[in-house]
Amino acid sequence: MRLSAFVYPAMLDLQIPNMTCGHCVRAVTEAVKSADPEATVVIDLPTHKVQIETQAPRAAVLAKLAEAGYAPAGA
Ligand SMILES: [Cu+2]
Repeated sequence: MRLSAFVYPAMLDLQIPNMTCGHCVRAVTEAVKSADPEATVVIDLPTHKVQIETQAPRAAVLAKLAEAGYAPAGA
């Protein structure tokens, strides 16, 4: 973990309705990591919730998710 993570950790709470299986979980995780390789991704599949801790701008993470076909609800 980078030192800066302690200075400015950003938490994103997202819901991704079409994330439905292990493959989706991996694709979503990879999409987030492509925006920030050091991001922490916690996924709860039954509720389709994704909690992300990252230094990357929210818009960058959302763009990568949309690109991968997993646009978060309400974002
Ligand atoms: Cu899937």
